[in-house]
Amino acid sequence: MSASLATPHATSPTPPRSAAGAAQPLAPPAERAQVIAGLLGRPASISPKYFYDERGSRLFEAITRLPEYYPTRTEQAVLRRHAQAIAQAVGRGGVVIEPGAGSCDKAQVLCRLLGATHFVGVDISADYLEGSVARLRAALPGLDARAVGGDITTAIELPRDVPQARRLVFYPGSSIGNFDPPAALALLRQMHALAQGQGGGLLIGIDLPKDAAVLQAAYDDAAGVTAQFNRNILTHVNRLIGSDFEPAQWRHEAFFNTVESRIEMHLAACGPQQVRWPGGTRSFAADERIHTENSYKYPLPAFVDLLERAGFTQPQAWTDERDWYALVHARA
Ligand code: AVI
Repeated sequence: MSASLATPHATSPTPPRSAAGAAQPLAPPAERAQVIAGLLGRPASISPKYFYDERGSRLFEAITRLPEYYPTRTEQAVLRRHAQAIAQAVGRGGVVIEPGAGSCDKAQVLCRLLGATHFVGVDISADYLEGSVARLRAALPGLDARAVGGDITTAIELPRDVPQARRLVFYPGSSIGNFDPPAALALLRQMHALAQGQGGGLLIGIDLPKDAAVLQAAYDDAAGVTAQFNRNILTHVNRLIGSDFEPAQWRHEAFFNTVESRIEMHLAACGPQQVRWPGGTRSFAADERIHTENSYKYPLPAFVDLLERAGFTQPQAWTDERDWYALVHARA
């Protein structure tokens, strides 16, 4: 996911140094205040968007290749398995719009499958996206491919010459699960607005509920990559607000909350900690947690309900043979 959950690609420049040699906080005052408010909360929390500094984005890429982390490869399998049915439901040609497009790897597969005429990648990190879109153009020379900097959680404006008809919003990766249901609904409404026009729709990846042990392993892998990813958020926060978290003093915890149908990730203090930042401090008792992420696993009917509340119609879903993951298409 960057400043938008959907875009794990924001880079984080080296923080400037003060005369005394201490790192200056990088975040603008309003953002800094928000991060601090989260740290002072009871329980403390850090938004998962802060996972994705440069190192966090690389760690996330590594997570997608882990044997335990099934979503990425299962989504690819669903797309391969149902390619023709998906192409038929969506219709060939048209405009593919991908919020949080990042590397555009998935877009390339879909644009090729659909014979899309246009592609618009939207990402908070426009520089990173420009490079990805250039590679996409080279791979699919007939495709009119554009990069637009922006955050899908707020309204975005597409270039005026992007056709209004046949717009397909493509939101793979089950990133919708990182928003709590009201925020997910608001985001789906934004996507619905983006897909307005004749023949518009949405193709979205959803991680379905499954055996808790499978989920647990996917978010607490044996090699400890997810633990590094989780702890890295503290290093990023240190740069953003000038705090002095010691990541090694925090334990990665992940578990499935069956009531909320979500994986929760937390960092638990290995012992009593006092964290300081310019103008403030927070004490943590041993084992006290910072909540860093939720990853909702929607039963298909619950997700269809959300889609319909956002204004989408005629939902159609395709899954893998274990029913672990779904790609869902709906009309705007
Ligand atoms: C980006 N997002 C869909 C991932 C997920 O599965 O919720 C983020 C992640 N967190 C831990 N592992 C992967």
